[in-house]
Amino acid sequence: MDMDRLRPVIDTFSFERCKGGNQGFNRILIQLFGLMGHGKSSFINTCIFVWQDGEYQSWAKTDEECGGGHHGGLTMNRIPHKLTSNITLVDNRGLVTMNPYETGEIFAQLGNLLPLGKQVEWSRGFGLVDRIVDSEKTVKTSDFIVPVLVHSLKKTILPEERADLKALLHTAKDLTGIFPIVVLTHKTFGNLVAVEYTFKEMGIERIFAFENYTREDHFRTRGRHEEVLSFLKEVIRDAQFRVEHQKRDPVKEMQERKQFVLNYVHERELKMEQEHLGRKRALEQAIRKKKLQKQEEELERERQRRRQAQEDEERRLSEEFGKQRLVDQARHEEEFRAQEETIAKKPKRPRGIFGWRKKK
Ligand SMILES: Nc1nc2c(ncn2[C@@H]2O[C@H](COP(=O)(O)OP(=O)(O)O)[C@@H](O)[C@H]2O)c(=O)[nH]1
Ligand SMILES: [Mg+2]
Repeated sequence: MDMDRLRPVIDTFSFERCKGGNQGFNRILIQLFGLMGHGKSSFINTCIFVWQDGEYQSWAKTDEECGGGHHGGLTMNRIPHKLTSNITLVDNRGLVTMNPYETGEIFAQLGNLLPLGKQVEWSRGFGLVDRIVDSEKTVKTSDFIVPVLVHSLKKTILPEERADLKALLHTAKDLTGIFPIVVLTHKTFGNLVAVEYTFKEMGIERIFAFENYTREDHFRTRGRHEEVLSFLKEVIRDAQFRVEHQKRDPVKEMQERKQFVLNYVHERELKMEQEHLGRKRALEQAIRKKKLQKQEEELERERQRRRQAQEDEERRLSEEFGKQRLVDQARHEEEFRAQEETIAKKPKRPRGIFGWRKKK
């Protein structure tokens, strides 16, 4: 479909026009999520630039504009950007890692359980639960959530990251009832086919690839404009399908999402506690093992020390014995020599007829 036909579809979209009525929904909330620096803010700017078709502006602040650099995007607030009267894009805080604290927060954002336009923090313990409860009065049940994962082709998905990413996508689906759409940014920088295949393997059906319009490069092209409008049309058609072919109850769905995230936090804390206990036990065991090893080494050293002392004593005795033997031998020889000399000095008797000389 070309631009001229896409625009009216997007512009005139309203849940009121769905077969069977709005079922309690009044706007689509396109919830962008993903790791920091992958182009969420830039994608919002791209959508607004294409939709308004005026001067390029940075409606959603990107990394550089936030003074960032190291990890990328510094979007701290869940900032809503109204595209049409019935479609809003939300720039959620990007994940730095996929640890359970950050993903817990992302699910609360995706579930629309935290207020829009407020500072986002990563809460440890049950802090997130308190914030969800505090937000109950401000969040709207009438928002139809469409989760959109933004992933940059510049960043390689490491094999060890795949399981976490898949789990994130599937939990987002369980939470919102919609399989997330994947938006690939930096389209011309990476291996599009391989990355598309990776996401398809994870169960993702709808993948769009874009070269975002940025402050540096916002030279309008029909291709880019049409891709963005096609994406928006797809989001609308999906929302329409879900509202027209399913009995919906937005208040109940919000309650279920809340329950889902509270369970997630509870299980996370339980798991963390178990892991903590496991680590503590392993540490104690390692300390005990080390102590035993040290004792064993100490005993071995003592055994060696005694063995050495015994050998030294035996050597000393043997040397002493040897010396004594030499002394005794020398003395004996001395005595023998003295006897010999004494005998030799005795005067000899004259010999008679019978061998003896007569005494005078
Ligand atoms: N060339 C190009 N740069 C992009 C694209 N998407 C984002 N960027 C740049 O990548 C950086 C991070 O993007 P940003 O939107 O702040 O990421 P976020 O943290 O996910 O919001 C910024 O410098 C953007 O200008 C893209 O598709 N192509
Ligand atoms: Mg950002």
